[in-house]
Amino acid sequence: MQLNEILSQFEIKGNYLSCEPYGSGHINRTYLARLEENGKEVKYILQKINSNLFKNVDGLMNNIKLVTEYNRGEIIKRGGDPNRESLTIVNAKDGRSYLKTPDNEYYRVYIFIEGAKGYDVVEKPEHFYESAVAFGKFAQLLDRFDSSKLYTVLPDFHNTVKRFENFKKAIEENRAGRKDKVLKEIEFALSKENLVSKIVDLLNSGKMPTRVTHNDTKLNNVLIDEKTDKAVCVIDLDTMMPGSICYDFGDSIRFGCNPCLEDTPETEKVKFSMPLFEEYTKGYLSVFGNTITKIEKDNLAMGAVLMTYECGIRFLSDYLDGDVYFRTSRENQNLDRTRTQFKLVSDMTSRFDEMLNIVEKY
Ligand code: ADP
Ligand code: GN1
Ligand code: MG
Repeated sequence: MQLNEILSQFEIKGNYLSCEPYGSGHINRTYLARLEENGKEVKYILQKINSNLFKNVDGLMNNIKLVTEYNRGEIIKRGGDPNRESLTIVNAKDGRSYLKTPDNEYYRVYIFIEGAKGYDVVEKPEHFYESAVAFGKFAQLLDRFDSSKLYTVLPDFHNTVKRFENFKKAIEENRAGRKDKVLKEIEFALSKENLVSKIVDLLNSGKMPTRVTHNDTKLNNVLIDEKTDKAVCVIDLDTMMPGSICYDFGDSIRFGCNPCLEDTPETEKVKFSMPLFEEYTKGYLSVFGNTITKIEKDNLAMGAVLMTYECGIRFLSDYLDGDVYFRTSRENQNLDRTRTQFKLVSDMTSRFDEMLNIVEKY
């Protein structure tokens, strides 16, 4: 089906103008759709949901529907603009929150949030601070929400122990025949095995609380107001699931505390930024006050190391598998992504005490 035909199946008025690929997500396919309504241009986000990964689209979309409706209610109560501060699902004409095409493809539409942008690197430290506050508040929103209503979309998503097992399997299978090109990276990853169970064990033993979290807290999943530089909306709600705030905190650090793009081929320029770590920590902890437990606080820095390491072994596994999970647009992209993560892990582990001290300070 053509994109304009797909759009016509949703509750959208206006004449179709265009629909172009948009954003830099690795999982779904995102398009910016423009329509003309009463002489004015109206925009929507159209997404083809990755149904290879998300097997139960109905469960996934129900999660997003429940949380966004709850969020919108809270935004209205405090006098905010729900169409801007929350994702808003546009239903399909059959009343469902998504469309299933005759070829078994799945699409959804959101209202386009105007005047805001997602950043792939930190351009201003205050954006990073703002994203910390936004993700912190989003975690608190999920804490207030009755999480028993949510379906677990991708079990073991941040189970680093399982991710490590899958990584070892990818080495063994060597499906794309690329193993010999990455022996150094494999050696680095294997040398960190002692880290992998640090948070999983705490969660399993109940020492660390399991909370429903966002689980994909990179900077480009918060839209920042282009005029005021304030965070507007947390987006990309596909992975809301039971987890730990150490994962959410850690994934933001992984992505943001790096002056380069995640997939830079110039690994030598990748360097962990302690000032940005401090900026994010200050913002994140300002939201939680005394609602964060000691064990969570003590493990925020470990969360950063682990999320970066985990993402590194996921990229490397995908490289070994032949680039089948994360979208790539060039050869070696997953390898460059891997190298970025491992350089950050190595910087973080050698400056771990400084990270702990910063967390302690706030
Ligand atoms: P993925 O899961 O592939 O990362 P996202 O949901 O994060 O997909 O969307 C990809 C990009 O599209 C985002 O980084 C953001 O720039 C943009 N985007 C997504 N939803 C909206 C929206 N409602 N309004 C404006 N931009 C959006
Ligand atoms: C993917 O969808 P996107 O691009 O926001 C991935 C995350 C990774 C991230 C690495 C569902 O996020 O887990 O951390 O790439 N999402 C999924 O950039 O696997
Ligand atoms: Mg995204």
